[in-house]
Amino acid sequence: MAAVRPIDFLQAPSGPSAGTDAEVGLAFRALHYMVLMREVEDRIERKLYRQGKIVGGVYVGRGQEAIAVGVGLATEPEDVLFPCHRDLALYFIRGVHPRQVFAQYMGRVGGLTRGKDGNMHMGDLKLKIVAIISAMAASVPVAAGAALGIKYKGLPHAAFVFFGDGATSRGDWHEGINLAAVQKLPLVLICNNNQWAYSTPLEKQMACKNVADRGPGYGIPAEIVDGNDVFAVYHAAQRAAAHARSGLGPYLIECKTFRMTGHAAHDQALYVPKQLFEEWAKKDPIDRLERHMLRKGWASQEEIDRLHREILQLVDESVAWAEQSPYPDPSELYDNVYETPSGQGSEV
Ligand SMILES: Cc1ncc(C[n+]2csc(CCOP(=O)(O)OP(=O)(O)O)c2C)c(N)n1
Ligand SMILES: [Mg+2]
Repeated sequence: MAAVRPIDFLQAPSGPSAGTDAEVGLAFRALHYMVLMREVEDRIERKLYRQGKIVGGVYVGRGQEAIAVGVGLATEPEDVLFPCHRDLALYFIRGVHPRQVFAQYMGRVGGLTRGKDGNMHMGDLKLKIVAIISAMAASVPVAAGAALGIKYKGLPHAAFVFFGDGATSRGDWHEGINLAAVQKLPLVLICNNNQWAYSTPLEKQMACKNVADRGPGYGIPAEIVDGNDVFAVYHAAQRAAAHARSGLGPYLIECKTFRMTGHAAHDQALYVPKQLFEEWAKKDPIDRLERHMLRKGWASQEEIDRLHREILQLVDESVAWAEQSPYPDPSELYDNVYETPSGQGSEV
């Protein structure tokens, strides 16, 4: 299956106001993946779910796209990713096609779990994406294990694990980080601090001001970035990756953002003060990037409009493909559920 690559969007404009080719190329790639994530999730949450076509729950990362995209673009293909439920763009960056995502949500064989999950608990070990672990924070010790494997083999890679602010108050989070810190494992920890854990606001689930304040307690560096600024996230992720890969141990990045939706599609978030949505709408990461690109002369409005049009077309085609994908045959029920007893564990 062909991977989605934003080749068409990599044409850097020339002229006195243009940035370096690398900067402009990064901006276009980032915009492509952020818009793709937004449009795919909008289609799932606002249309397919309401049409009754989705078989499981729907959790989206609206307003948080700069985090998965900024970090994803700073990773290398051999780095192992442990996404959480608001990081869809990581899959696209690794080459998963949007049609696989729609098929996944509709429980069809074209999805990454071949119709065994109607939700986002998907991964692909060939792409070094470990499926989302539903119990929040439980992925941190598992990612520490992957980082231990990388270190043990002497490989120059890192494991990247993503989680929300609420997850940082669970025991697994602390134990996993402590182990990684003591062992100096190549682990990059990314917190999507969207300031809510379902209906619990940040100040009711932790007494320190920042998630990053927790890093020094484990002897690891931690930094806070504007999670709605894709460049800030990208550069922080590069710093973290360089630190982890050079044997210095884990690195924590807290990305401050806001959940511009309910916890899930069934939740209207009536407990979130309306004015917070209004304030954060002004900091929308996609609008911000587009304004930046226009101001710098890196893109014209026409090019940006074209990018949106092409992505919407891709979304339409992908939904149509997924709807043609069959439901799994009942005979597949037990396939790929347990490891075949060959003694050959899956390599991550
Ligand atoms: C251990 C555990 N408790 C509860 C849940 C149900 N649940 C799923 S996501 C979520 C909120 C998590 O909040 P946060 O970590 O801040 O992530 P966010 O949803 O805000 O991105 C909850 C309570 C779960 N999956 N795992
Ligand atoms: Mg949260």
